[in-house]
Amino acid sequence: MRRERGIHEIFREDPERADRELWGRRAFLANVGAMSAVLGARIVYAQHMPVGLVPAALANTAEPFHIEGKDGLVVLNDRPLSAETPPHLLNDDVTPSERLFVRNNGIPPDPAMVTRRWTLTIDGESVRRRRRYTVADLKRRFPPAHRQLVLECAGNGRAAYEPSVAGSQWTLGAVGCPQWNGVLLRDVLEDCGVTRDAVYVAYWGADSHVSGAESGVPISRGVPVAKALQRDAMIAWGVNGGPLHPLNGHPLRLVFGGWPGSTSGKWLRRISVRNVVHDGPKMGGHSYRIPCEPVPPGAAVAPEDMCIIGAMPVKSLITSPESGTRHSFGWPLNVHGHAWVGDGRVRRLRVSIDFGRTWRRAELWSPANRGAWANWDFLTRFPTRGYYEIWARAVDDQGRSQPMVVPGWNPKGYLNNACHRIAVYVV
Ligand SMILES: Nc1nc2c(c(=O)[nH]1)N[C@H]1C(S)=C(S)[C@@H](COP(=O)(O)O)O[C@H]1N2
Ligand SMILES: [Mo]
Repeated sequence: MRRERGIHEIFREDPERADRELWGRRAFLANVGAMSAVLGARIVYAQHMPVGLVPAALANTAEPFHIEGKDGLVVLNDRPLSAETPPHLLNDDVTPSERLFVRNNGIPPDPAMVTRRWTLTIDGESVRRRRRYTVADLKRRFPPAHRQLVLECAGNGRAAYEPSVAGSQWTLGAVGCPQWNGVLLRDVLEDCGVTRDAVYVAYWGADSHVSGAESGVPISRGVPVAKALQRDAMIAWGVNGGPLHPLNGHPLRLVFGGWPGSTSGKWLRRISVRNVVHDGPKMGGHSYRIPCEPVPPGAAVAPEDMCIIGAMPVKSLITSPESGTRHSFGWPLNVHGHAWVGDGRVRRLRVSIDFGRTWRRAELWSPANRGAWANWDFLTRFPTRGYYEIWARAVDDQGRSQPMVVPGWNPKGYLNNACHRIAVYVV
């Protein structure tokens, strides 16, 4: 799989190329708001700053871009902001908030908006009692829920599709599995009463369009009612016992374990229980939809032939060692990683060190709860010195396994669950 390098890396080696890349990424640094987030400080004379100028703080230092409260993420776009986590930084069994990827479709709400008066409204055609809660109300009125749930962008792995497709060029790191702290969505929905004609549970967030010209929200999606009533559907105000990071939806967000990240609405203001399949922005066209029937690579697909993505496919990561590691000959090497699947269970994780000729079973641990990833360990020895690749392949409880090569091409490059492979030099 192609590895997207951070723009700072490119800049250090080849400033001219970096310049082209910056423009190629649609004026990467044109948005001063998001750029301030990357710099970790407000740009005081922002109004005088030429569009496209690379801040000297980034150009003159070997330090990677820093996002306040995030550690080691690779920024792919800044307008809107997307940043992914390199696999070896996802080695923790429970993903720390600092290592959780960021995917924005627009501009997050002004922090001044995020006060104790923040409310969540539940409404829609299929709700019996329209209600409004503050975060304190939610904490007081409903049993607390703490669950580890996988959040993965449906576009994770998009960079590997040929022909290439537009959108953030995610490689492997648009995924994480922190513990979410909040309440079960179904407890709140029960409090309001869901009528029998309910079809979809939709979210509305407080973010705005990048352009500023368009009104309304950049994205408003959701899930079928049945998924919303599962125990892996949460309204969360925290991760791992701390607050949500401002870029991950503080003060309130939805989390649907194992479904496209785009269903997990951030900066949550309103939930609508709909009597139709929700029709908010990014529910139609090619957004978060794939051809209902497979198509040849590069095909044009009519919107009416596209189907909404549901549960995510089985997938795994090798998070230790880091790809390219040098390992001493004669010593066993412990390989560690995670495996997950949308709505089922991972049944098996197999590892190969001989390019897929033979596979051996890794030790696969039970996930913390439904919707969490399973951790796995594999102890391997190497017969001689030299270059090896370690490949990992997960199989789910329905016998579906990860493909070795990039799976079915689709117009927006979703659902690439090809096997992860790393390089190891035995020296
Ligand atoms: N309000 C709002 N919710 C949103 C988004 C957004 O842009 N605005 N992005 C969605 C997408 S596409 C993904 S993959 C996840 C990413 O969550 P994260 O940024 O916390 O990792 O949030 C989803 N929820
Ligand atoms: Mo996403």
